[in-house]
Parts: sequence; structure tokens; C-alpha cells
Amino acid sequence: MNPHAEHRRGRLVILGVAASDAHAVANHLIAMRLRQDGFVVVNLGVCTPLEEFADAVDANPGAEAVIVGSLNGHAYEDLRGLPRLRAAGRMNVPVVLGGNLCVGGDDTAADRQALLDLGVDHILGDPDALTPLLDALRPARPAPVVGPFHA
Ligand code: B12
Repeated sequence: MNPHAEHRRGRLVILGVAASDAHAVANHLIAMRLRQDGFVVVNLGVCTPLEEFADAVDANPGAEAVIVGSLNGHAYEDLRGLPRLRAAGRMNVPVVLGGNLCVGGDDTAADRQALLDLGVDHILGDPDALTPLLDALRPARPAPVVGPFHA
């Protein structure tokens, strides 16, 4: 872990690649980067159905976010089940999506809006933007209680 990332020790995220998608390289690089940045990463890897992301959230109640990569252009189809899971009270953490999000690779504002309408919370292009986003999403913690000290 990068010594400057010590303050993130123990923070946990769920990472994976969408259900129909076999592209592994960015997933591994993102997992390594997040770990360097101090996160515990539960990496579900490629071809992960939404249900498995939801199971991982249930199994890791401290998870701060679900981060989904999609490269093959089928993000919308792979995330179609999100409204049903959310309606069932599952996946109640921010869902962050990145990659090549539509067939042809050049996603339009309408493509991104369709994904947001499914319940995706954040769409990012650059993996470097993940840690700043996760830090910004982190719920405010109560200030630590200090003292009083008696001599
Ligand atoms: C290697 C590769 C494969 C390998 C994957 C092997 C493996 N184990 O990973 C194989 C041969 C299996 C493959 C198969 C297919 N592939 Co392919 N593949 C590639 C290739 C050449 C490189 C991908 C890669 O690893 N890049 C290196 C990583 C580091 O970069 P990246 O994946 O582009 O990710 C960057 C960003 O997108 C972003 N990012 C990625 N994920 C995430 C997630 C988050 C949260 C964030 C914030 C950012 C982010 O960060 C990365 C760094 O900038 C690309 C073309 C290319 N040159 O990029 C095509 C490409 C991704 N493949 C493509 C396609 C179409 C396919 C197939 C459908 C082909 C086919 N007809 O069978 C299948 C789909 C298989 C499946 N079920 O998913 C298309 C997708 C186009 C689209 N979206 O419309 C591409 C772009 C090629 C092209 N120009 O047409 N592929």
C-alpha cells in the first residue's frame, strides 16, 4: 500500500466486470490501483452477474460502492436487472460504472442517461477518478472522542 494511503486502511469496495464481459486487463489494473490507494477490494472478476454483485454487498456490509467495468458494449443489457434488485432492497450502495459503454465505443449522452435511469449512480471514463470519487462519497464520520485526561 502507498504510505500516503494509510488513512483509507480497511475501506472496502466491490469490483467486477459485467455479466457478458470477458475483458480482464483493466479490471486487474483497477484492483491493483485501488489496493495501492488503501482499499480492500473484493474483486469478483469478469463475467459477473448483477446478482453476484448484490450477494457480495450482502456479504460485506461495510462495502462503500460497487464498481462495474464493461468493455464489450453491452453495459445496458448487463445492468438491466438493477432496478429489480434495488426494488427488492438490495445493492443499496453507490454503483459506479466505467469502460466502453455501448457498441461502437462512443457512448452518447442518451446512452449514459439510459444507464443512469437504470440506477447507475456514477459513470467514469478514467480509473484515476475512482479514488477521488470514493473519497467524496465517503459518509462523514463522527469526530473521534478525545479525553478528558486526568493527571
Ligand atoms: C484484449 C481484448 C479482448 C480479449 C480479452 C482478453 C482478456 N482476458 O481480457 C478477447 C479476445 C477475449 C476479446 C473479446 C471480445 N472483444 Co475485445 N478487446 C480487447 C482489446 C484489444 C484490448 C482490451 C484491453 O485489455 N485493453 C487494456 C485496458 C487497460 O484498457 P481498456 O480495457 O480499454 O480499459 C480502459 C478504459 O476503458 C477504462 N476502464 C475499463 N474498465 C473500467 C472500469 C471503470 C469503473 C472505470 C472507471 C474505467 C474503466 O480504463 C482503462 C484504461 O484507460 C480491445 C481493443 C483495444 N485496443 O482497447 C478490444 C475491445 C474492447 N473488444 C471489443 C469487442 C467487440 C470484443 C468482442 C465482442 C469481439 C467478438 N466479436 O467476439 C469479444 C467480447 C468478449 C466478451 N464476452 O466480452 C471491442 C469493444 C467495442 C465496443 N464496446 O463496442 C474493442 C474496443 C475492440 C474494438 N475496437 O472493436 N477482446
